[in-house]
Formats: sequence, structure tokens, C-alpha cells
Amino acid sequence: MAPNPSTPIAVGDPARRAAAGPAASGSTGIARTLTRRSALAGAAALAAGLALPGRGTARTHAGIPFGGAVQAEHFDSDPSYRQAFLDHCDLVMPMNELKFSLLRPNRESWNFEPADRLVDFAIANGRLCRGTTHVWYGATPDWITRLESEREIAAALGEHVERVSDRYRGRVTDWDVCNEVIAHDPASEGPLRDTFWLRRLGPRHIPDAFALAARADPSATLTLNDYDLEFRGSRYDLRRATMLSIVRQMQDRNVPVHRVGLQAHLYLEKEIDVEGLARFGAELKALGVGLVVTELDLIDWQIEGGPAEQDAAAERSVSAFLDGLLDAGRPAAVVAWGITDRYSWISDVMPREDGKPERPLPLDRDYRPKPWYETLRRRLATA
Ligand code: 9MR
Repeated sequence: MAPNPSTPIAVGDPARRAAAGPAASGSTGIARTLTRRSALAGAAALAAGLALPGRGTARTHAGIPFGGAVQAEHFDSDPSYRQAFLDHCDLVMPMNELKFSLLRPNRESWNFEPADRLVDFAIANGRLCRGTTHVWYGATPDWITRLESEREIAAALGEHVERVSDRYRGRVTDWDVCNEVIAHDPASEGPLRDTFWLRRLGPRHIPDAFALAARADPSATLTLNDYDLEFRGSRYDLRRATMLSIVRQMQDRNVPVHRVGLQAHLYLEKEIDVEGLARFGAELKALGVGLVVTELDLIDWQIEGGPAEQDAAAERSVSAFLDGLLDAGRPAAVVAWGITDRYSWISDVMPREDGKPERPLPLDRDYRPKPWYETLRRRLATA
């Protein structure tokens, strides 16, 4: 498809919907479609503050909630790690445990236990909780890819969204319904990412998943999450334009999308497009759609020097990111993709050539706060 951002992405193409089986056509009872007006009113209410879970008392810090993504394996083995979430986070989200392939590794069995423990930890301690993710190409269970018909695949997706939303209703109040649906480079590959879901269900899998999630838990906030939405350059401009186009098309079809999630994996060698990010936030706001930062961390593999240079680059990048982010209003929360440098995907995937430790997260390996994290908390508190 041509890289023109105004090119229709055709999410939820009606002809395909009619041909595509239960979850697509609404014959499973997706009768409860929201009107555009009610979706906008809901989004405006949500912009006024995060809905709190049904029990427990969320910590009522003034300002924008700060959160961290938690991993069950470290939660069990490292008491300091567990404590760090209590010391620092208004919101705690399972990093991997709510992903499709972990919740339902095979067709016969579900594995809710690790996610339950983490969600219970958040709620019992009065923290907010958000969930990732129903549809992500990186967490598609093998058994689904072996299903033969579109109808079976759509039904399996419907069953998943319904069961998971139902189980966590009132506790996981904000879901990344779909994650990373935009092509890495929409100009040459897109605009949508070539995934199992796109190949088998077509673009309609995006609005269908949101409609299913809205029906399963009408009180949930529904987020479309993606990466590379904050830097300067034509690929990033196009990714922002593609996101806006998807949101508009979903709204035109009366499908609720309440927030856009900025993953914010910040490559420190790249320049934040402060004006571009602010404009993006303002355009979403005009559509009644808020922002939430979902996976913040700092990628310092190209930064020469040691901790002082890494932290100085981090401070510059985070400050510019916040300038753009806060310009258009208040993000619902800022969530870091972990809490301590002890545990981060970045050291596995993007290790430094000089062998020095990466410094991606708010706390260092000894749980000492970084200067950039203190800056972040100050700005969130006063925003
Ligand atoms: O950090 C996550 C890592 O622990 C998991 O093994 C991996 C696969 O589930 O996912 C990582 O998180 C990714 C997130 O879900 C989506 N955005 C990119 C993150 C880093 O790869």
C-alpha cells in the first residue's frame, strides 16, 4: 500500500467483516457498539483521571501516576525488587504474564496463576493495574496459528478476549488491546505490520478486538499501543500519521479506542521531536483520545562513556520527551518497562559494545534512583 498517511487503512472493512465469521460480523452478539459521541464522552471522563479499581485504596499522589512493569520470576526471587514497586509505583503492570501465549499456551489449558499473583499484588496494595496485551504478533500461541479457518481463528480470539477481560474486570482497568500493529517502516512495508493476525483476519482484527474488549468489560479503558512515535524523522512522522489514521477509522466505525499507548523505548542517540509529539498529542486530544506511556526505558548502547555520560544523555532525552508529552495535556500514566537495571530486555537485545552495563531503568542495580527518574517524578507530580 502506498505510504501516503491519508491512504485508507481499511480497518474493519465491512465486506471482509461480512465474510469473516462470528467475531468479525457481530453474530456472536457484538451488538453493543458505542456511538462516536458516547466514546468521546467516555474518553473525556477518563482524561480527568484514571478510574480506580473496585477495592483497595489507590495511592492518591497529586499529579500523573507513575508505574512499573513487573516480572513474576524476579518478583518471586528478589524481595528488594518486590519492595521497589511498593516504594515507587502508583501503578503495577504484569510485563509478560497477561500475554496471550502465556495465558493460554495450548488450546486445552489456561495459565492464569502468574498473572493473578501480580494483579492481586497490585490491587491488594492499592495500586492501579493495566494489562498487556490481547493481540500482539510476538505473543501469538502456536496452536492458534494451526487453526485452519478464519472463522475458528476469530472465534478463538473472541473467546480469549472475553475470558481474560471478564476475569480481570474492575482490577485491570486499562488494556493494551492491540500492540504494535503499525509496520516498522510504513513507507516500505505498511502501513500495517505483516503479522499472523493481519494475514488471516485482515485489518479488521484491530477494531474487532477493541469491540470484543468493550463488550466484555464496558468499564475498561482500551488502548492501542505502539513504539517509535516520539522521534524526529520521516519514518516517525509516518508512524504518527498512521496511528492517527487508524484511530480515525475506528471512530468512524463507532469502535471505541480511548487511548494511544506510547511505548517510549527511548534510543538516546535519536532526537525527540518535541513539536511533532506535542502535535500528535493535540490531534489525538481533539479526537477525544488520551495518551499513556506504557514501556518507558532508555537505550544507551550508542552513548560513549560511563554512567555520567549515560545519565546526562538520559536526562536530555527524558526532558525532551516530557516537553512534548505534557504539552498536549496529561497522559493517564507513565509506566517504566521494569524498575531496576538488574532486569531489562535491553541488556539481552542491545548490549553495549564496550561491555559496560546499560542504565535503562529508574533505579540502578543497587536500587538507587537515577537523576533522570527524579526529574521525571518531579515533573509528573507538578503536571
Ligand atoms: O520485555 C519483554 C520480555 O521480557 C519478553 O520476553 C518479550 C516477549 O514477550 O517481550 C518483552 O516486551 C516487549 C513488549 O511486550 C512489547 N514492546 C517491546 C518489548 C521489548 O521487546
